[in-house]
Amino acid sequence: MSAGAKPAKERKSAESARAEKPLPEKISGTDVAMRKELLRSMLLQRRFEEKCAEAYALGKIGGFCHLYIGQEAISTGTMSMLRPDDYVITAYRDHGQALARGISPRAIMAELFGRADGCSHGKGGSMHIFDSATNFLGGHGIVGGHVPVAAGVGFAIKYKDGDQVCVCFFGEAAVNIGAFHEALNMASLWNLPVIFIIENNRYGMGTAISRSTANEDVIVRAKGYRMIGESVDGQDLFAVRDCVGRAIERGRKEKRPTLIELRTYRFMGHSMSDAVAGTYRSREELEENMKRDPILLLHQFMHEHDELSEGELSKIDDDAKAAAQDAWDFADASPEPAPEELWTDVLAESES
Ligand SMILES: Cc1ncc(C[n+]2csc(CCOP(=O)(O)OP(=O)(O)O)c2C)c(N)n1
Repeated sequence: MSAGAKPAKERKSAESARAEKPLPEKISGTDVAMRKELLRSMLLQRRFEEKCAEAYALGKIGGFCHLYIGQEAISTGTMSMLRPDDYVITAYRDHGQALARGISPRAIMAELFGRADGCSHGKGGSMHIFDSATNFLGGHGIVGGHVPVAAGVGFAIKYKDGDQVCVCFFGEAAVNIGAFHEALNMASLWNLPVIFIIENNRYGMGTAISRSTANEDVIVRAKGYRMIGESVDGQDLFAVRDCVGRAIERGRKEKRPTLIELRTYRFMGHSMSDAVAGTYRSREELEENMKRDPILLLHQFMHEHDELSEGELSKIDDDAKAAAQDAWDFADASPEPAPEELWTDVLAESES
């Protein structure tokens, strides 16, 4: 990523630059230090997943592996608005969300490598990242299958008189699944504090939304269930934070669910076994969308406001690369799960 630094004599002091270019209102409760943290979070996901692609090519990761590259403003923006006691549940494109929620890169990479130190003890793999310490309830492989589970979590929160929310991520293809409709109906009927987030990256595997969905304007699904629906640019971290922030308020205070559509784009293939471009989407389309890389957009914003020096950017990036390499080394050294572990974590342990 090029930061496009100006020559030193053209550089203005941070104060005068800010005076000439006042920050827009939509900075969404973030100060400079927090914006650096948000950039750090997105860069960690990017560098971590680049390592995943490398490990997959070397056969260190087996099974399916769906990368999140291009969608990081959604994970980082959403998680940065949540409290630690809120709940998150998601589909199979889950590595970035798990990192943004605070699960350690080591535990996630070890899970991807199928090793005993993985967060699901090496028995879940890429699609089933789970961590009870951060209320991260997976990682689910059946399209739309986890959406009713989110409604159940919302019910449990309300039943216990809590003020948490449950965020449920899924792709736009899931809005055509029956379970999605059943869950939204009940969440609205019973006023459950669930935030349903459609990550609309325009493709379900190799099928464009125009070929699968009669009404491409997916947010209208909210109306069918008397639910508030909001659709925003998922590449704009601040827009994500603002939108999710409003839904959290609604969930905590009014116990009302929200349906959010975040318009995004994935820069890699559907999974590691899929071509990046040239089959169901053109190289030109991909390149056009990569101009709106969420990391680049936040970096440009910070650069224009003199909030981040070249040195700081390199340091953040180097740290992210080092964390990804450390996760790889840790995973590689971790043992395979023992054969007897086949029988553990299958059924809940009885307390008696
Ligand atoms: C019920 C069900 N049908 C089909 C599949 C096969 N499948 C895996 S991913 C996928 C596409 C889903 O696309 P989307 O929900 O938009 O999420 P994205 O991959 O774009 O993140 C399909 C059809 C599945 N896993 N589950």
